[in-house]
Amino acid sequence: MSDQAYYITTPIYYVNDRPHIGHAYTTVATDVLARFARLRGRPARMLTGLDEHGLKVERAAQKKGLEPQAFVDSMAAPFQDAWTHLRCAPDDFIRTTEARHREKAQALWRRLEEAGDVYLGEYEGWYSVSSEQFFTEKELLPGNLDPISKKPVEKVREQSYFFRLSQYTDRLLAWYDAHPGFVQPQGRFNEVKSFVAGGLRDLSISRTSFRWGIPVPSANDHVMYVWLDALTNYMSALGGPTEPGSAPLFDQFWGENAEITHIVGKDILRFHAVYWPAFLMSAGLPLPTRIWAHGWLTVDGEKMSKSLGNFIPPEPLVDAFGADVLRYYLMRELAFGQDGDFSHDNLFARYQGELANGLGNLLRRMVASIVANNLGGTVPDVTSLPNTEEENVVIEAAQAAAKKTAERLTAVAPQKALDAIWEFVAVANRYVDRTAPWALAKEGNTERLAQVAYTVLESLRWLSIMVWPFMPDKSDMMRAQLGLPALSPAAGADLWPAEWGQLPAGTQTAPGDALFPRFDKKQQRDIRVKLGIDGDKRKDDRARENASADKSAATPSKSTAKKADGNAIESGAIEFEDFLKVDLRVGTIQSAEPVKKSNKLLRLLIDIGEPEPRQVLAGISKHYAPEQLAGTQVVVVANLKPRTMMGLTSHGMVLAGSDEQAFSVLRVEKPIKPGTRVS
Ligand code: ME8
Repeated sequence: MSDQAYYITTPIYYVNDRPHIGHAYTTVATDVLARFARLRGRPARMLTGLDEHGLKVERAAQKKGLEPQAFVDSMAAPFQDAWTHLRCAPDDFIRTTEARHREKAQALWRRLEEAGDVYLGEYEGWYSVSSEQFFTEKELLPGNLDPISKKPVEKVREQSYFFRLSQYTDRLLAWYDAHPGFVQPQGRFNEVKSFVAGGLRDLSISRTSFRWGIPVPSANDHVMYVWLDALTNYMSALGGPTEPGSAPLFDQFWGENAEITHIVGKDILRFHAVYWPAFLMSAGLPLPTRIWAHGWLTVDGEKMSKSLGNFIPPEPLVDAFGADVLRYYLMRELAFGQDGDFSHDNLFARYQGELANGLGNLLRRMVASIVANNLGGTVPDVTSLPNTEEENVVIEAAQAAAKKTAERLTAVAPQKALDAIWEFVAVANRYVDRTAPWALAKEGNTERLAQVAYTVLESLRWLSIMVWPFMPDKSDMMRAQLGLPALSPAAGADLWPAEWGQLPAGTQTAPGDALFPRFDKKQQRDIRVKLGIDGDKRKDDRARENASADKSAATPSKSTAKKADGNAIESGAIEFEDFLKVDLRVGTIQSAEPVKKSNKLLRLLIDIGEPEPRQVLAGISKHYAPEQLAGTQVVVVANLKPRTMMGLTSHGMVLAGSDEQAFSVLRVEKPIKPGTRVS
């Protein structure tokens, strides 16, 4: 456990518009990382807030017919409420129109002046209001468009103060060399380095043609450039810049010994990785430890914008799914640092597959069923029972998951952390399938049943801790059902799971509501209607919805089969990386048998190069006799979330196709090593 102070920030968002899921993505990621640090017992502080000055905001106020201050005041609550609804728990919320900020932005200005880095000149060039940024003629897109926002730029000619950024080229490059992890991901760091190595021009840091900003201390007819004003928020919220000893928060969280992480979108990396460090060097202040630029979220493959009608605010999604589900989805869908797509279909599919069928099912079948019905609802005492190889697999998987999750969150890889947690969920579910506690109960094998129950309950305890940074409410719910108190992190106490067997025997469990209640088709449709994603606008939605609900099934559903008909092939090309997300493997079917009481399902054990064959359920018994399949090679979707049917869990899907005449499982033409990737 580290006692190093941990300070993590989001960008402060412009208040020209209401928050959407892009802002939510950044804020949730930051909150997850802050919660993880708190869980580890670190003194941690998270900051978010609002960027309320500048031309963009001033014009948005004018459009609404409001004075800028009245307008920004009206916009603060929607942001604060959005973060509260999303269970983000910042320690502070800064607004740049607050006096505490204004004073400190002016203090920073004075420091730059004292360092001799500010001079008066005249700026002539192009300004983009949408990015609040100057551009050279060369940088513009044809038609005088801002290369970032693609919006028109304006010609500006006015008196302006300049910051001697050109003097910092070498110092910045030296800093980058000495701090190889300063900007993440590495590819973006390389872009920053080559931008700086190309030589920097002095930066215009004041404006005289409008008034909505912080006055320059020595020249009240100038207002500070909105980015210089805005970047200072990271310090002003701590009471700095100031002399050591006068602001305890600043000393603690902006001292040389603090770990300072700015989480930003890739769109604003240059401001954070070039201008901000140069200002800090000039002011003689410590630099942040790292700047993490995450990727861009599109919606159904398109850029989010009001004109396209795909601007998604977080609240309706929170109302429909709950905060934790949206938090989980956002963190699971995008590899941090890479672009990714938001789609309602994927949200439904992940909800049903990974949450309801994965984690929710594990909790439900153990607490509400096995333990409640056979063990009087009490955690059994298994201290005298030696673990078998089956328990050892689970314990090792728990330890590996806790280790990997911690490492990945420390390395700011929330998606990979969730991968590690869900690998463990799959191991635990598989353990339940293999050990079949229902059968043990029937046989009256109470010792073995107790051992299986304890192993799963303890797994759930570990999971309740690992999911806490992502899903704090669901963690509380899980713990309440396990008979445990909610986690309450405190500096100095590392709560991360470390030792197996800490769930006390005799604890009274308390089965409750399903962690993730399954939605039937009608409920899904109702949610879609509520979210405004049904109807003429997206006619093919219903087909997709059916497909998504069935995605985790082991066979092509009727709807997916239909999709292959005629011209119903999905329009819209996917990226190669998207295709690579589907892990297709060659598998050798070792055995096939009908599933009892099912007239559709076959239970297949398939070798895909793993230590143990996979159990896959396929709805093909009408088309194939078991003996036609055993020994043959097929293609398996290996990274599909597990799905439970008829009390058995399917860990993959066998590719097959059908038309009106025939149903055909795809076979491998020549024998090939099981586990070989298909692409
Ligand atoms: O740039 N995908 O504010 P802003 C992912 N005020 N993240 C997104 C996103 C999307 N589609 N859309 C927005 C500003 N974001 C300045 C910042 S900081 C000193 C000043 C997130 O309201 C992402 O973090 O335009 C991006 O960097 C930020 O919102 C931009 O917010």
